[in-house]
Amino acid sequence: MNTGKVDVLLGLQWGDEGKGKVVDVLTPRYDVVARFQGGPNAGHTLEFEGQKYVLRSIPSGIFQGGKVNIIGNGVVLAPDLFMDEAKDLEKSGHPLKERLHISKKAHLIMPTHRILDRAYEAAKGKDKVGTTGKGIGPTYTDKISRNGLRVGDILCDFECKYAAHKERHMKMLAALGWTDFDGLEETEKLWMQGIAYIKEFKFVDSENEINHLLREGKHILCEGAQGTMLDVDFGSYPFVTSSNTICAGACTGLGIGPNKVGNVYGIMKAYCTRVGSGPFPTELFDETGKKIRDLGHEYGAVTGRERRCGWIDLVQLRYSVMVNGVTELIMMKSDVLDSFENIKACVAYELPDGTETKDFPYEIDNVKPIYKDFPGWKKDMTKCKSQDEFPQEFQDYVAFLENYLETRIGIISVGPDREQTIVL
Ligand code: 2SA
Ligand code: MG
Repeated sequence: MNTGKVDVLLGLQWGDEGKGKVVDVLTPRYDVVARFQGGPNAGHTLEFEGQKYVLRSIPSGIFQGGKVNIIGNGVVLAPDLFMDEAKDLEKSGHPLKERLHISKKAHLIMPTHRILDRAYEAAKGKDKVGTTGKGIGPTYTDKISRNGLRVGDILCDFECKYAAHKERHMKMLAALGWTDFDGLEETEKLWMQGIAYIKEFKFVDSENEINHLLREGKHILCEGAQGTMLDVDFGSYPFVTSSNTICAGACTGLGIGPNKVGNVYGIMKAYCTRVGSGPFPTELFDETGKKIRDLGHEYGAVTGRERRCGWIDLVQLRYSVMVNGVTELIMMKSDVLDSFENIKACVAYELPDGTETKDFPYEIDNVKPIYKDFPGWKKDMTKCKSQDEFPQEFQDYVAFLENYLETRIGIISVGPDREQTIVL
């Protein structure tokens, strides 16, 4: 942790690496936790004191008093879903109003954005992205095409602006031949209630706030959502989300200069998962894949969808380490592999022309993973309290990953609870 710099924590695979848990473990070290991209498509799961929480738009620092939590300009916010999430947290004894600040520059996800999301997916047919249906793509599209509606707009002449945006969306839907508007009126009512609710929070110019806090010597953690392979530029395009999930996204999504970035924590699972469509070189379609899904409880936190499972892909991870400038790795869910006889890690791809590469290529549809085998450790690690309790086979696996990725693994998680986290 460096004074005067922000640290960034992000996922290195296709999301669901366990960011929620790590942020929760790291937050005691920080004064401020800020979200910089994504929206209610995220599902950050935290478990402590026997309770499980899923956060979507709200930063994971919310569970600890005395922290400032910021929703940055790079985030897209659905007021109705935000209200549900916030009220649930308040009901469970976690007050938010004082602790959460929202950027005026964050864009609003309108009910018609969610319909547009469905309509675009339907139009793609079998090539659909498999989105979460939360309106993420259409909202970012409006932002980039300079048609967006922002949180700051709530403060002035809002109804009128809303109506104009809605009318434009309705024309777009008509052009797509879309006729399913079931529940729109009801959703709009809740959405407007969400707008009234959100006004009770402090709206800020988050770039000013965050830079002031930095100058005051406050320690700031930027919390990423989704994962590097879902980045709109560097991920498995077009099967990606619509924001920059990589470290640079923290600069544009909060208003921080690149020279203000300190540590970059990259989170990965000991294996790999993805939800939605798109290529996934190490995906397992057999019993082993199913076993990983069952033992790892690999189901979407937002949509409940089954996650596709496979072995860890070091070609992909090395690329992620590179584009993010990762300074320290964090490995999650190591315990899920406890009972496996053999463990594999993809160390190179065979390209369609028969050549081998360790550089992540433009197309990953037709690459064949080349694996290195590791003997399983076959020991329950969920009770391990320190590094020296790790079985030798696991220590060897970790050493191989660190060497291949040329980056230190600083934290290893051996279970969902806060307590099951070993700092090396
Ligand atoms: P979208 O909705 O436009 O962002 O979808 C585009 C692609 O991005 C993927 N995506 C995700 N992948 C993993 N986890 C995500 N969050 C939830 C979770 C997902 C869930 O934490 O489990 O509950 O299903 C997430 N959000 C977006 C998505 O699958 C598309 O491939
Ligand atoms: Mg998730």
